[in-house]
Amino acid sequence: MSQTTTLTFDALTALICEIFVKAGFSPRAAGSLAATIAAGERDACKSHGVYRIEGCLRTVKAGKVAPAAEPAVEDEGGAIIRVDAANGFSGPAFDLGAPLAAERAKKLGVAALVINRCTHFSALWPEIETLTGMGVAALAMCPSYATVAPAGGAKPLLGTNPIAFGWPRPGGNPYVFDFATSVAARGEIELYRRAGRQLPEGWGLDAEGRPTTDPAEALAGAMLPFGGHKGSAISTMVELLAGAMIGDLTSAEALDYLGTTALAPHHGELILAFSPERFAAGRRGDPFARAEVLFEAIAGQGARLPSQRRFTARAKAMAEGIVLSAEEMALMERLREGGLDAVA
Ligand code: NDP
Ligand code: PYC
Repeated sequence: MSQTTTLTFDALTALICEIFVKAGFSPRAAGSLAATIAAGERDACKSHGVYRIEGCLRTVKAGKVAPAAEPAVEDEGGAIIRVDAANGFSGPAFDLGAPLAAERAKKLGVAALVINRCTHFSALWPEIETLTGMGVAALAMCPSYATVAPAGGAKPLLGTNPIAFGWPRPGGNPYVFDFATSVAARGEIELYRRAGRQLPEGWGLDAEGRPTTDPAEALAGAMLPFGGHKGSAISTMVELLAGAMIGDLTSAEALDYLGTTALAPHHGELILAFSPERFAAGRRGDPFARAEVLFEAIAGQGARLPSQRRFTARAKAMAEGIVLSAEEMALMERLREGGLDAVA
Protein backbone atom coordinates (compact mmCIF):
# COMPACT_ATOMS: atom_id res chain seq x y z
CA MET A 1 0.00 0.00 0.00
CA SER A 2 1.33 3.46 -0.85
CA GLN A 3 2.26 5.82 1.98
CA THR A 4 -0.51 7.95 3.45
CA THR A 5 -0.55 11.23 5.42
CA THR A 6 -3.05 12.05 8.13
CA LEU A 7 -4.07 15.69 8.60
CA THR A 8 -6.55 17.34 10.92
CA PHE A 9 -9.54 19.01 9.25
CA ASP A 10 -8.11 22.43 10.15
CA ALA A 11 -4.66 21.58 8.75
CA LEU A 12 -6.14 20.31 5.47
CA THR A 13 -8.35 23.41 5.19
CA ALA A 14 -5.34 25.68 5.79
CA LEU A 15 -3.25 23.85 3.18
CA ILE A 16 -5.95 24.12 0.50
CA CYS A 17 -6.54 27.76 1.44
CA GLU A 18 -2.84 28.49 0.97
CA ILE A 19 -2.94 26.94 -2.53
CA PHE A 20 -5.86 29.17 -3.51
CA VAL A 21 -4.43 32.36 -1.98
CA LYS A 22 -1.11 31.80 -3.80
CA ALA A 23 -3.08 31.35 -7.03
CA GLY A 24 -4.69 34.78 -6.63
CA PHE A 25 -8.00 33.97 -4.91
CA SER A 26 -9.36 36.53 -2.47
CA PRO A 27 -9.03 35.37 1.16
CA ARG A 28 -12.84 35.17 1.28
CA ALA A 29 -13.04 32.88 -1.78
CA ALA A 30 -10.00 30.83 -0.75
CA GLY A 31 -11.42 30.23 2.74
CA SER A 32 -14.88 29.33 1.48
CA LEU A 33 -13.66 26.89 -1.18
CA ALA A 34 -11.02 25.34 1.06
CA ALA A 35 -13.59 24.63 3.79
CA THR A 36 -15.93 22.96 1.26
CA ILE A 37 -13.21 20.78 -0.31
CA ALA A 38 -11.77 19.78 3.07
CA ALA A 39 -15.30 18.93 4.24
CA GLY A 40 -15.63 16.63 1.20
CA GLU A 41 -12.52 14.71 2.28
CA ARG A 42 -13.58 14.71 5.94
CA ASP A 43 -16.98 13.22 5.03
CA ALA A 44 -15.50 10.64 2.59
CA CYS A 45 -17.06 12.34 -0.43
CA LYS A 46 -14.01 12.08 -2.65
CA SER A 47 -15.85 12.96 -5.85
CA HIS A 48 -15.86 16.57 -4.58
CA GLY A 49 -12.69 16.51 -2.49
CA VAL A 50 -9.02 17.35 -3.06
CA TYR A 51 -8.96 16.30 -6.71
CA ARG A 52 -11.26 19.28 -7.51
CA ILE A 53 -8.57 21.85 -6.55
CA GLU A 54 -6.80 21.42 -9.88
CA GLY A 55 -10.06 21.97 -11.81
CA CYS A 56 -10.66 25.22 -9.91
CA LEU A 57 -7.18 26.49 -10.80
CA ARG A 58 -7.61 25.37 -14.41
CA THR A 59 -10.86 27.31 -14.63
CA VAL A 60 -9.14 30.45 -13.29
CA LYS A 61 -6.25 30.02 -15.74
CA ALA A 62 -8.71 29.66 -18.63
CA GLY A 63 -10.22 33.02 -17.64
CA LYS A 64 -13.65 31.48 -17.03
CA VAL A 65 -13.93 32.44 -13.34
CA ALA A 66 -12.76 35.49 -11.39
CA PRO A 67 -10.99 34.21 -8.23
CA ALA A 68 -11.23 37.50 -6.36
CA ALA A 69 -14.75 38.52 -7.44
CA GLU A 70 -16.82 40.29 -4.79
CA PRO A 71 -20.43 39.03 -4.70
CA ALA A 72 -23.22 41.58 -4.30
CA VAL A 73 -26.65 41.14 -2.70
CA GLU A 74 -29.81 42.45 -4.39
CA ASP A 75 -32.52 42.36 -1.73
CA GLU A 76 -35.81 44.26 -1.87
CA GLY A 77 -37.08 42.74 1.37
CA GLY A 78 -39.33 40.17 -0.32
CA ALA A 79 -39.15 36.40 -0.64
CA ILE A 80 -36.48 36.44 -3.35
CA ILE A 81 -32.92 37.32 -2.37
CA ARG A 82 -30.48 37.50 -5.25
CA VAL A 83 -26.72 37.36 -5.01
CA ASP A 84 -24.69 38.23 -8.08
CA ALA A 85 -21.52 36.15 -7.83
CA ALA A 86 -19.93 38.50 -10.39
CA ASN A 87 -18.39 35.59 -12.30
CA GLY A 88 -16.72 34.28 -9.15
CA PHE A 89 -17.16 30.98 -7.33
CA SER A 90 -20.53 30.20 -5.75
CA GLY A 91 -19.16 29.76 -2.20
CA PRO A 92 -18.67 33.43 -1.25
CA ALA A 93 -22.05 34.31 -2.82
CA PHE A 94 -23.78 31.58 -0.82
CA ASP A 95 -22.02 32.64 2.40
CA LEU A 96 -23.35 36.17 1.87
CA GLY A 97 -26.93 35.19 1.02
CA ALA A 98 -27.59 32.25 3.33
CA PRO A 99 -28.19 34.19 6.59
CA LEU A 100 -30.56 36.54 4.76
CA ALA A 101 -32.50 33.61 3.26
CA ALA A 102 -32.83 31.90 6.65
CA GLU A 103 -33.98 35.09 8.34
CA ARG A 104 -36.48 35.83 5.53
CA ALA A 105 -37.88 32.27 5.64
CA LYS A 106 -38.47 32.64 9.37
CA LYS A 107 -40.35 35.87 8.69
CA LEU A 108 -42.33 34.87 5.59
CA GLY A 109 -42.39 31.07 5.85
CA VAL A 110 -40.42 30.62 2.64
CA ALA A 111 -37.56 32.41 0.90
CA ALA A 112 -35.60 31.83 -2.28
CA LEU A 113 -31.89 32.49 -2.52
CA VAL A 114 -30.94 32.95 -6.17
CA ILE A 115 -27.26 32.95 -7.05
CA ASN A 116 -26.40 34.22 -10.53
CA ARG A 117 -23.22 34.20 -12.61
CA CYS A 118 -21.26 31.71 -10.51
CA THR A 119 -18.89 28.79 -11.00
CA HIS A 120 -20.21 25.87 -8.94
CA PHE A 121 -18.00 22.79 -8.65
CA SER A 122 -18.98 21.42 -5.24
CA ALA A 123 -21.41 19.11 -3.48
CA LEU A 124 -24.58 20.82 -2.25
CA TRP A 125 -24.73 19.33 1.24
CA PRO A 126 -22.32 21.87 2.80
CA GLU A 127 -24.78 24.61 1.76
CA ILE A 128 -27.76 22.61 2.97
CA GLU A 129 -26.12 21.98 6.35
CA THR A 130 -25.38 25.70 6.74
CA LEU A 131 -29.10 26.40 6.36
CA THR A 132 -30.33 23.57 8.59
CA GLY A 133 -27.82 24.90 11.15
CA MET A 134 -29.76 28.18 10.96
CA GLY A 135 -32.97 26.34 11.81
CA VAL A 136 -34.65 26.15 8.40
CA ALA A 137 -35.42 23.31 5.99
CA ALA A 138 -33.78 23.78 2.59
CA LEU A 139 -33.89 22.54 -0.98
CA ALA A 140 -31.05 23.38 -3.38
CA MET A 141 -30.46 22.65 -7.05
CA CYS A 142 -28.29 23.77 -9.96
CA PRO A 143 -27.52 22.80 -13.55
CA SER A 144 -23.96 21.81 -14.49
CA TYR A 145 -22.96 21.25 -18.14
CA ALA A 146 -24.49 19.06 -20.82
CA THR A 147 -23.12 15.57 -20.19
CA VAL A 148 -26.31 13.54 -19.62
CA ALA A 149 -28.66 12.18 -22.29
CA PRO A 150 -32.39 12.49 -21.57
CA ALA A 151 -34.12 9.12 -21.07
CA GLY A 152 -34.74 7.69 -24.53
CA GLY A 153 -32.02 9.87 -26.10
CA ALA A 154 -28.31 9.25 -26.60
CA LYS A 155 -26.68 12.69 -26.80
CA PRO A 156 -25.56 14.89 -23.88
CA LEU A 157 -28.10 17.63 -23.20
CA LEU A 158 -28.87 17.78 -19.47
CA GLY A 159 -26.34 18.29 -16.71
CA THR A 160 -25.66 15.98 -13.77
CA ASN A 161 -27.89 18.57 -12.04
CA PRO A 162 -27.64 17.93 -8.30
CA ILE A 163 -30.59 18.32 -5.98
CA ALA A 164 -30.29 18.34 -2.19
CA PHE A 165 -32.65 18.69 0.75
CA GLY A 166 -32.16 19.18 4.46
CA TRP A 167 -34.36 19.16 7.55
CA PRO A 168 -33.05 20.38 10.92
CA ARG A 169 -33.12 17.86 13.78
CA PRO A 170 -32.94 19.39 17.24
CA GLY A 171 -29.85 18.21 19.07
CA GLY A 172 -28.45 16.06 16.25
CA ASN A 173 -27.24 15.93 12.69
CA PRO A 174 -29.85 17.10 10.17
CA TYR A 175 -31.66 14.84 7.73
CA VAL A 176 -29.89 15.52 4.42
CA PHE A 177 -29.88 13.95 1.00
CA ASP A 178 -27.81 15.22 -1.88
CA PHE A 179 -27.46 13.53 -5.24
CA ALA A 180 -26.79 14.03 -8.91
CA THR A 181 -29.84 13.43 -11.11
CA SER A 182 -27.55 11.29 -13.29
CA VAL A 183 -26.97 7.70 -12.12
CA ALA A 184 -23.74 8.96 -10.52
CA ALA A 185 -21.92 12.27 -10.33
CA ARG A 186 -19.44 12.93 -13.14
CA GLY A 187 -16.76 13.21 -10.47
CA GLU A 188 -17.51 9.63 -9.45
CA ILE A 189 -16.98 8.43 -13.04
CA GLU A 190 -13.74 10.38 -13.20
CA LEU A 191 -12.55 8.56 -10.05
CA TYR A 192 -13.36 5.19 -11.71
CA ARG A 193 -11.30 6.29 -14.72
CA ARG A 194 -8.35 7.29 -12.58
CA ALA A 195 -8.51 3.99 -10.66
CA GLY A 196 -8.67 1.98 -13.92
CA ARG A 197 -12.00 0.42 -12.85
CA GLN A 198 -14.99 -0.48 -15.04
CA LEU A 199 -18.32 1.26 -14.34
CA PRO A 200 -21.41 -0.67 -13.23
CA GLU A 201 -23.83 -1.36 -16.11
CA GLY A 202 -26.33 1.39 -16.90
CA TRP A 203 -24.21 4.44 -16.06
CA GLY A 204 -23.21 5.62 -19.52
CA LEU A 205 -23.24 5.45 -23.31
CA ASP A 206 -20.29 5.71 -25.67
CA ALA A 207 -20.09 8.39 -28.38
CA GLU A 208 -22.17 6.18 -30.71
CA GLY A 209 -24.92 5.83 -28.10
CA ARG A 210 -24.07 2.22 -27.16
CA PRO A 211 -24.06 1.15 -23.48
CA THR A 212 -20.53 1.14 -22.06
CA THR A 213 -18.82 0.29 -18.78
CA ASP A 214 -15.60 2.04 -19.82
CA PRO A 215 -15.41 5.32 -17.81
CA ALA A 216 -13.38 7.13 -20.51
CA GLU A 217 -15.97 6.19 -23.13
CA ALA A 218 -18.85 7.30 -20.90
CA LEU A 219 -17.10 10.62 -20.19
CA ALA A 220 -16.62 11.15 -23.93
CA GLY A 221 -20.14 9.92 -24.75
CA ALA A 222 -23.14 10.50 -22.50
CA MET A 223 -24.05 9.76 -18.90
CA LEU A 224 -27.54 8.48 -18.05
CA PRO A 225 -30.16 9.96 -15.72
CA PHE A 226 -31.06 7.99 -12.57
CA GLY A 227 -34.43 6.20 -12.60
CA GLY A 228 -34.98 6.47 -16.36
CA HIS A 229 -37.76 8.91 -17.31
CA LYS A 230 -38.22 9.99 -13.66
CA GLY A 231 -34.64 11.24 -13.19
CA SER A 232 -34.75 12.74 -16.66
CA ALA A 233 -37.85 14.79 -15.73
CA ILE A 234 -36.38 15.91 -12.39
CA SER A 235 -33.19 16.95 -14.16
CA THR A 236 -35.26 18.91 -16.69
CA MET A 237 -37.02 20.63 -13.77
CA VAL A 238 -33.60 21.72 -12.46
CA GLU A 239 -32.76 23.20 -15.88
CA LEU A 240 -36.05 25.13 -15.80
CA LEU A 241 -36.06 26.37 -12.19
CA ALA A 242 -32.34 26.94 -11.69
CA GLY A 243 -31.52 27.90 -15.29
CA ALA A 244 -34.30 29.43 -17.38
CA MET A 245 -36.41 30.75 -14.48
CA ILE A 246 -33.59 32.56 -12.69
CA GLY A 247 -32.27 34.05 -15.93
CA ASP A 248 -29.09 32.04 -15.98
CA LEU A 249 -27.44 29.36 -18.12
CA THR A 250 -28.88 25.91 -18.76
CA SER A 251 -26.41 23.00 -18.87
CA ALA A 252 -26.28 23.13 -22.68
CA GLU A 253 -25.53 26.87 -22.56
CA ALA A 254 -22.94 26.35 -19.82
CA LEU A 255 -21.11 23.84 -22.02
CA ASP A 256 -21.22 26.28 -24.95
CA TYR A 257 -19.77 28.99 -22.69
CA LEU A 258 -16.92 26.77 -21.47
CA GLY A 259 -16.34 24.78 -24.63
CA THR A 260 -15.08 21.85 -22.54
CA THR A 261 -15.97 19.68 -19.54
CA ALA A 262 -12.40 20.00 -18.24
CA LEU A 263 -13.31 23.23 -16.41
CA ALA A 264 -15.76 23.84 -13.54
CA PRO A 265 -19.21 24.86 -14.82
CA HIS A 266 -20.58 28.40 -14.84
CA HIS A 267 -24.34 28.92 -14.25
CA GLY A 268 -26.73 29.89 -11.44
CA GLU A 269 -28.23 28.16 -8.41
CA LEU A 270 -31.62 28.14 -6.68
CA ILE A 271 -31.93 27.49 -2.95
CA LEU A 272 -35.29 27.47 -1.20
CA ALA A 273 -35.50 27.90 2.57
CA PHE A 274 -38.61 26.93 4.56
CA SER A 275 -39.61 27.61 8.14
CA PRO A 276 -41.41 24.45 9.36
CA GLU A 277 -42.76 26.39 12.36
CA ARG A 278 -44.36 29.03 10.14
CA PHE A 279 -45.97 26.46 7.83
CA ALA A 280 -47.27 24.37 10.76
CA ALA A 281 -48.44 27.29 12.93
CA GLY A 282 -51.97 26.70 14.24
CA ARG A 283 -52.15 23.20 12.80
CA ARG A 284 -51.81 19.72 14.23
CA GLY A 285 -48.59 18.74 15.98
CA ASP A 286 -45.01 19.92 16.15
CA PRO A 287 -43.40 19.36 12.71
CA PHE A 288 -40.00 18.55 14.23
CA ALA A 289 -41.46 15.94 16.60
CA ARG A 290 -43.47 14.42 13.75
CA ALA A 291 -40.33 14.28 11.59
CA GLU A 292 -38.54 12.34 14.34
CA VAL A 293 -41.35 9.75 14.32
CA LEU A 294 -40.81 9.29 10.59
CA PHE A 295 -37.00 9.05 10.85
CA GLU A 296 -37.27 6.51 13.67
CA ALA A 297 -39.73 4.44 11.64
CA ILE A 298 -37.32 4.41 8.67
CA ALA A 299 -34.37 3.40 10.84
CA GLY A 300 -36.62 0.94 12.68
CA GLN A 301 -36.92 -1.11 9.50
CA GLY A 302 -33.13 -1.42 9.31
CA ALA A 303 -32.87 1.21 6.57
CA ARG A 304 -30.25 3.90 6.90
CA LEU A 305 -30.92 7.59 6.59
CA PRO A 306 -29.12 9.46 3.79
CA SER A 307 -25.94 11.20 5.03
CA GLN A 308 -25.52 8.65 7.82
CA ARG A 309 -22.42 7.24 6.07
CA ARG A 310 -21.10 10.80 5.78
CA PHE A 311 -21.72 11.66 9.42
CA THR A 312 -20.01 8.44 10.53
CA ALA A 313 -17.01 9.27 8.32
CA ARG A 314 -17.00 12.81 9.73
CA ALA A 315 -16.93 11.63 13.34
CA LYS A 316 -14.01 9.29 12.58
CA ALA A 317 -12.09 11.97 10.66
CA MET A 318 -12.57 14.53 13.43
CA ALA A 319 -11.32 12.02 16.01
CA GLU A 320 -8.49 10.40 14.04
CA GLY A 321 -7.70 12.83 11.22
CA ILE A 322 -8.20 12.75 7.46
CA VAL A 323 -6.14 10.17 5.60
CA LEU A 324 -4.72 11.35 2.25
CA SER A 325 -2.87 9.25 -0.29
CA ALA A 326 0.68 9.99 -1.43
CA GLU A 327 -0.79 11.02 -4.82
CA GLU A 328 -3.20 13.50 -3.19
CA MET A 329 -0.41 15.03 -1.08
CA ALA A 330 1.86 15.26 -4.15
CA LEU A 331 -0.92 16.98 -6.11
CA MET A 332 -1.43 19.59 -3.37
CA GLU A 333 2.32 20.14 -3.02
CA ARG A 334 2.64 20.61 -6.80
CA LEU A 335 -0.22 23.12 -6.85
CA ARG A 336 1.08 24.97 -3.80
CA GLU A 337 4.53 25.26 -5.38
CA GLY A 338 3.50 26.06 -8.94
CA GLY A 339 0.10 27.81 -8.58
CA LEU A 340 -1.51 28.48 -11.95
CA ASP A 341 1.75 27.49 -13.71
CA ALA A 342 1.23 23.95 -12.43
CA VAL A 343 -2.02 23.41 -14.34
CA ALA A 344 -2.50 22.83 -18.04
P1 NDP B 1 -24.53 9.30 -4.06
O1 NDP B 1 -25.29 8.41 -4.97
O2 NDP B 1 -23.19 8.84 -3.59
O3 NDP B 1 -25.38 9.65 -2.76
C1 NDP B 1 -26.60 10.27 -2.87
C2 NDP B 1 -27.30 10.46 -1.55
O4 NDP B 1 -27.91 9.23 -1.18
C3 NDP B 1 -26.42 10.85 -0.37
O5 NDP B 1 -27.13 11.72 0.45
C4 NDP B 1 -26.16 9.50 0.30
O6 NDP B 1 -25.84 9.58 1.67
C5 NDP B 1 -27.49 8.81 0.10
N1 NDP B 1 -27.39 7.35 0.09
C6 NDP B 1 -26.51 6.59 -0.61
N2 NDP B 1 -26.76 5.29 -0.38
C7 NDP B 1 -27.79 5.23 0.49
C8 NDP B 1 -28.50 4.16 1.14
N3 NDP B 1 -28.19 2.90 0.92
N4 NDP B 1 -29.51 4.48 1.98
C9 NDP B 1 -29.85 5.78 2.20
N5 NDP B 1 -29.21 6.83 1.63
C10 NDP B 1 -28.20 6.55 0.78
O7 NDP B 1 -24.36 10.74 -4.72
P2 NDP B 1 -24.09 11.19 -6.23
O8 NDP B 1 -22.97 10.42 -6.82
O9 NDP B 1 -25.37 11.22 -6.98
O10 NDP B 1 -23.62 12.71 -5.96
C11 NDP B 1 -22.43 12.94 -5.21
C12 NDP B 1 -22.23 14.41 -4.99
O11 NDP B 1 -21.96 15.06 -6.21
C13 NDP B 1 -23.42 15.16 -4.37
O12 NDP B 1 -22.95 15.72 -3.17
C14 NDP B 1 -23.78 16.24 -5.38
O13 NDP B 1 -24.15 17.49 -4.83
C15 NDP B 1 -22.49 16.38 -6.14
N6 NDP B 1 -22.72 16.92 -7.47
C16 NDP B 1 -22.45 18.24 -7.72
C17 NDP B 1 -22.68 18.76 -8.98
C18 NDP B 1 -22.46 20.22 -9.27
O14 NDP B 1 -22.70 20.65 -10.39
N7 NDP B 1 -22.05 21.04 -8.35
C19 NDP B 1 -23.18 17.95 -10.08
C20 NDP B 1 -23.49 16.59 -9.68
C21 NDP B 1 -23.23 16.09 -8.43
P3 NDP B 1 -24.29 9.28 2.13
O15 NDP B 1 -23.48 10.42 1.59
O16 NDP B 1 -24.34 9.21 3.61
O17 NDP B 1 -23.90 7.97 1.50
O1 PYC C 1 -19.66 15.53 -10.35
O2 PYC C 1 -21.18 15.74 -11.91
C1 PYC C 1 -20.32 16.21 -11.16
C2 PYC C 1 -20.07 17.67 -11.18
C3 PYC C 1 -20.35 18.53 -12.20
C4 PYC C 1 -19.97 19.78 -11.76
C5 PYC C 1 -19.47 19.64 -10.50
N1 PYC C 1 -19.56 18.35 -10.15
